[in-house]
Amino acid sequence: MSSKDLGTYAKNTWCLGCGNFAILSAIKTVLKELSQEGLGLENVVLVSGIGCHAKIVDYIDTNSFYSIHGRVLPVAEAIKIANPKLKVIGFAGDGDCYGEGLEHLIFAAKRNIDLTIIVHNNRVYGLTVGQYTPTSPLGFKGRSTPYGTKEKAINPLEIMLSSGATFISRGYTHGIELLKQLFKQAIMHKGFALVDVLQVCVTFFNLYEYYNKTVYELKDHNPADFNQALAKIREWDYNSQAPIALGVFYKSEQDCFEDSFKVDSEKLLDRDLEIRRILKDSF
Ligand SMILES: Cc1ncc(C[n+]2csc(CCOP(=O)(O)OP(=O)(O)O)c2C)c(N)n1
Ligand code: SF4
Ligand SMILES: [Mg+2]
Repeated sequence: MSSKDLGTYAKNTWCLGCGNFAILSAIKTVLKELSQEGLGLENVVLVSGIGCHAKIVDYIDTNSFYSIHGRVLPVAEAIKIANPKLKVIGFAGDGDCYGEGLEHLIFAAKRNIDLTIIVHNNRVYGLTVGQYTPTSPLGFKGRSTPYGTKEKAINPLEIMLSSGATFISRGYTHGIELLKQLFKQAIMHKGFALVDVLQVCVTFFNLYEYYNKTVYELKDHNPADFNQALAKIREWDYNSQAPIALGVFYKSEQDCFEDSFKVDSEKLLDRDLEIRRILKDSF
C-alpha cells in the first residue's frame, strides 16, 4: 500500500474552517511517519461512527470501516480481537462516543484493550445541525434547546480515568503540532488510549476565540501519577471558565485484554487437541 499522500478521490464536504481538517492532516502525517518507521500501512485499520467526523475514513487511503452512530468501539474491538497484530484507530464524535456509545467507551477502557480512540469533540451534533451533546456546556442554545440546556456537561476524561483507560489526553484543532504528538503517542501506547480533541464546529458552535484565550499546554506534570492526573483532569470540567490543559494527563502500562484473551484461546486449542487425541485413541 502506498504511503505517499494517503489522499483519496472522495470530495471533502466539511465546512470551510472546520476543525476536522486539522485532525485529518495530523493523522495523515502520523500514519506516513509510522509507515516510514516500519509500520506497514496494511496493518492499520481505521473505524468511524456516523457524523461529520466519520467522513474522515473516506479521505484516507487505508483499510477502514465506516460503522454506525455510537458503535465505533465494538467494531474496533472485534477487529483487534480477531487479529491482535493490527493497529486499530477509531474516530468518533462526542455525540457518538460520549452519548450513544458511552457504555462501549467505559467497557473498552475497563478492558484496557489495545486501541486508540480519537474523539472529535465539537460539543454539538454537527451532522444533524446543532443539537446538544453530553459535553455541551450548561445553557448551550441549539436546535433542540432554544432556551439553553438545563443540564451540566460531563467530564469524559474523568470517566475514562475511573474506568481504567491507560492513556488519557486532550488536544485542540488549533494546535496541530501537539495533535500529531498526541496521536503518535496514543497509537504507540500499548493499551486503551483516548485523545479528546477540542474540534471546533465553525457552523454550530464556534469556540475558536474562547479556546484560543483559554488553552495551555501541560508542563511539569507527571502522567504516571494517578492523583496528579485526576487533579488536572478536574481543573476544567467542560462547564467552567477555568484554564483548559492540553497534553497527556495519564499514562500507565498494564496488561491488555487481547493478550489474556489469546492465552484463553491457546488453552482452548490445547484442550481441543487433547479431546481429539482421546477420541482418536478410543476408536
Ligand atoms: C443509531 C443512530 N442514532 C441517531 C442517528 C442520527 N445521527 C446521525 S449523526 C448524529 C449526530 C452526530 O453527532 P456527533 O457524534 O457529535 O458527530 P459530529 O457530527 O458532531 O461530528 C445523529 C444523532 C443515527 N444515524 N443513528
Ligand atoms: S457542521 Fe460543524 S463539524 Fe460538521 S463539517 Fe461543518 S463545521 Fe465541521
Ligand atoms: Mg459532535
